[in-house]
Amino acid sequence: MEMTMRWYGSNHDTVTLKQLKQIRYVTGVITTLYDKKPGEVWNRDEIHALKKEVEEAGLHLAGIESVNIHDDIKTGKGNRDEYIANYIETLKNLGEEDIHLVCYNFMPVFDWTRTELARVREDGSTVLAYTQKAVDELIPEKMFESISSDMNGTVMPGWEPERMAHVKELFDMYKDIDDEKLFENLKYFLEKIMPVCNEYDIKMAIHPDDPAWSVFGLPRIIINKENILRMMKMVDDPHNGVTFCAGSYGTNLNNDLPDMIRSLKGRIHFAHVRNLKFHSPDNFEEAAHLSEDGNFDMYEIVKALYDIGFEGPIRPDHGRMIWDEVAMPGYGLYDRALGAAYICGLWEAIEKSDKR
Ligand code: DNO
Repeated sequence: MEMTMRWYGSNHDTVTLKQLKQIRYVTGVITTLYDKKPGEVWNRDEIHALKKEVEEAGLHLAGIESVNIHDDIKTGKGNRDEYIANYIETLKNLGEEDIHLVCYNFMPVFDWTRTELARVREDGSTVLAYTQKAVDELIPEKMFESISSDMNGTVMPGWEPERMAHVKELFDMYKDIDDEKLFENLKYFLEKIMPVCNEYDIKMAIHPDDPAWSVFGLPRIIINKENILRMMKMVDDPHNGVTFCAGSYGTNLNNDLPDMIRSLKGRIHFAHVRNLKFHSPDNFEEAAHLSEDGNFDMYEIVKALYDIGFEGPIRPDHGRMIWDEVAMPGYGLYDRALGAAYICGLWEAIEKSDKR
């Protein structure tokens, strides 16, 4: 595995590449052209400049999170073929810049959803949290309003104000889309892009839906073992792979995370590792990475990745906000750095006991 950190680019992130480089455990960066709208082509020179910036800081550009998918592709409407052609062009340009991993999601309207961005824990740290009750009491149009004041002046992925301004229209687009239709549209998209992924060896890594169930009545399909294996078989090409996000699949306590990892051998191209603390099955908060602080056995998760011979980039996922840091919720420097150190420690111990 390669330990990485997500970085939103110098115009958007509160964390610098220099700081990331000083986390001794981290060698790679997962980044994006954050200002690109879904459907836009990423030009080669823009990609080149981004890569150069990362490399000049002494880090490796390990992959892109995310190249977002236009809603016309997800709904199979309007200009989907044009947007797919643009996506192919972007993949080609990434491949030519020697970038071989692309994380994306196929969630309708919202990316990941949390109902609180700064729940205060006993020790005064703050964390992202979710309660189904809060979602049930809110109309979707109000979702952005209700959390935007806690974003610490940052723009959170999937929660861009200009996107949220059209949330009602977005919902209308999905009126007649159910799970089956969404699967069909995903298949159509993947079949079109696989040739370019094969040509440039680009590993596509779908991110699960978070939380792993339907919110606001929208269809959500990347939620459990059955569905993810269905997707792998539906387009049975190793370039059609997954981002194994422990914190997202783990929102559903019925998902057996180590078992899911083992069943996806060869298809996990990227891993997000974090822990959740549940107060009830639909009321949880994001914990420290340490097993003891949440409900997941992090040793078993990392061990499963080790056992399947996982070689891709891994990153600590959302961190708590600690030591008075002000940053994008979930994406501060300090607690993610602690997470990286912890995961590296687990990995080293597992590897050494295996080789002994
Ligand atoms: C949240 C992230 C997601 C993820 C996208 C992938 O912190 O894990 O926003 O990047 O769903 O496209």
